[in-house]
Amino acid sequence: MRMMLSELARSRFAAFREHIENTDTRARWLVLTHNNPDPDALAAATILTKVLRSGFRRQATAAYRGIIGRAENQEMVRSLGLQLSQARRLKLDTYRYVALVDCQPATGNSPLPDERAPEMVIDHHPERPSTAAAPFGDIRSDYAAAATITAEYLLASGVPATRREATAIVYAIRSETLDFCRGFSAADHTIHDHFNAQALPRLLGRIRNPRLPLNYFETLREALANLYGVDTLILSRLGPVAQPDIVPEIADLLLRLEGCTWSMCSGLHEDRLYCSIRTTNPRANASRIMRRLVGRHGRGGGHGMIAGGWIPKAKGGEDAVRRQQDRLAARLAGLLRKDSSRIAPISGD
Ligand SMILES: [Mn+2]
Repeated sequence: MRMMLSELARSRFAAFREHIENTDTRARWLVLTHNNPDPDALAAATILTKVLRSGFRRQATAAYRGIIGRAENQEMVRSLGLQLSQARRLKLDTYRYVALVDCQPATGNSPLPDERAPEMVIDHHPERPSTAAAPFGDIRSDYAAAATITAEYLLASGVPATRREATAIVYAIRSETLDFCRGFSAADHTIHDHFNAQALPRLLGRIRNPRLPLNYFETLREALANLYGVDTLILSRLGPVAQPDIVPEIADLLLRLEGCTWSMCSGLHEDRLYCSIRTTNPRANASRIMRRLVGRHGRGGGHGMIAGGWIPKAKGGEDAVRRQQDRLAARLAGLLRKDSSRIAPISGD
């Protein structure tokens, strides 16, 4: 079973093991993943916690902040019995060590206050300057999923996965790569195929096809009623949304429109305007564009073809927010060298 691990995977695990072995055996670990976690975040936090507990006999708790919003993600937690705590209800001081997984410190989706330094950062987004300060970091930006990195640790540590854990890894990789439609590495493919042999197809089916709340359809209708665009860029805007992760879901959907190469969706949740962009161009740097889009008042990040972020909600009523969304759309058009004055509603006729 160890044969399938690359040299890189083995040497990174050796460094991980050495680091863990030099930590206090009695101290508690908090494994934190990004706000409003997606399947990759949920799987990666679950598997890293398992490695710490079963591979190293450490006390470890997996946690997230925000909400598990998408019906698919709620079904994933329910069907696979994933044990994650709401970090808001935990006392951070009672954990000696924090491991951040699928995100990096001082970024837009990190649950960790800026003043608290993590012991460990394991992620697949491009490395951010804030990560260099962590005593241990394992950043592999060519991997499609952070779950792949943690699954490699699990294999290397010799701890067997349960069938439900294998299912979580498989679902995370499929969802992060849109069923291998979006960029992935050989490692993602190898880990997927290895754990797929143990995964439970009936539960995968249940996770992918959950019952949906009425507000999902209402949000979809709103997104489709507010389509606009210029050239090969398609845009939509949403008012207040029940959960922020509907915003990237709509951006994914919009990008499937024939002829489009870029999509953006924005939506309001509490005091933030969330924004997601997507592109079909594998050489693009969506993450950098997102950071320029949100500017210094917001936070953003991502990968080459997908990115997300937020800016503080504009003061004023609904109209102020709509104008803020229009400015965001115009700025994105500008960054993509498209004529923002030609942004117009899109319809089927
Ligand atoms: Mn991820």
